[in-house]
Amino acid sequence: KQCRLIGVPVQDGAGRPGCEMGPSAFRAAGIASAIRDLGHAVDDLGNIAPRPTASKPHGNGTVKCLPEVAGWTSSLAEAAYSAFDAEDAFPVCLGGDHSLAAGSLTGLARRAAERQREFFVLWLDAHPDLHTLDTTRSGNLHGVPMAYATGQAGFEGYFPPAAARIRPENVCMLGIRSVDPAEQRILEGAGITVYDMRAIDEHGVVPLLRDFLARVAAANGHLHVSLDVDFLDPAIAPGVGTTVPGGATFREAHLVMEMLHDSGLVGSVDLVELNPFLDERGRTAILMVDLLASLLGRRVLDYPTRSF
Ligand code: DIR
Ligand code: MN
Ligand code: MN
Ligand code: MN
Repeated sequence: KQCRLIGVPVQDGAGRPGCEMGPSAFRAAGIASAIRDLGHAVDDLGNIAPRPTASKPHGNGTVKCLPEVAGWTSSLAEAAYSAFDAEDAFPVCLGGDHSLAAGSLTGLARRAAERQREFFVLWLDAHPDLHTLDTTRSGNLHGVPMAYATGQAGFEGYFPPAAARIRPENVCMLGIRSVDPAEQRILEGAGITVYDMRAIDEHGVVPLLRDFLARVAAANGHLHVSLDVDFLDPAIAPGVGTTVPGGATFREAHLVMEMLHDSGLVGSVDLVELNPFLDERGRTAILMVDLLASLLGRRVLDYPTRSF
């Protein structure tokens, strides 16, 4: 694969500062060499900057940093589209808070649509991030990218027109354990597949993910993985502004990544919400890099072990 690292030091979508240091922390944790050691090429495109973007002031008064996040969305949609310039190009967006998914999802989906590839998203997060500008209570725009990318109403004139739209039926959320009432209502009608932590407790990640991967494979789709640090249990991943107890364990998370690798379906990734200011000596950054390495083929044993 040709991995293209895109640094997106946005923190205006999160409730507290620190995510702007995320791309630097991923680099310090050795992300480029970890990928190279697996035999892939790495091109670090550096950090992007937000593009000044016209955005109306929003009437409800709670939405924070709307013009700034609109600017990041516009510039990342373009950068992700450009980085995904070949079938074997593998864009990796280094956040930055999760508002960046508004740009990554729509920019990458635009390229997939040009290639007539169906676009699928695996959303690994404690939260569905499905608020609209009208429903958000915190006003933090890292809570809205999935609503924007799936074409929910109310973003017109505030966010840039979406470069492409994600079909909700093509989205699978895993690890969910914090849903606001308004998000619950949107989820009920949207057609998104949602596996909360209880589903993982009862069944384990294997059958849940296997079903979704089979759907992606049947459509010969492109699979994008959006990994929010808070998918992980705070005990192993403290470096995030919105910790929620009861998250994925170390092995659950690695098993997801190993299954994704074996599927051969993943073509792009977001690593988001890493807040190095809250981290403990880089351990969350290192864990996120190790998870990406599992997704890209790192394994314990180099021979097949599936036949016992
Ligand atoms: C909450 C928390 N639903 C909000 N969201 C996120 O602020 O809208 N936390 N994304 O990470
Ligand atoms: Mn998120
Ligand atoms: Mn989250
Ligand atoms: Mn978040």
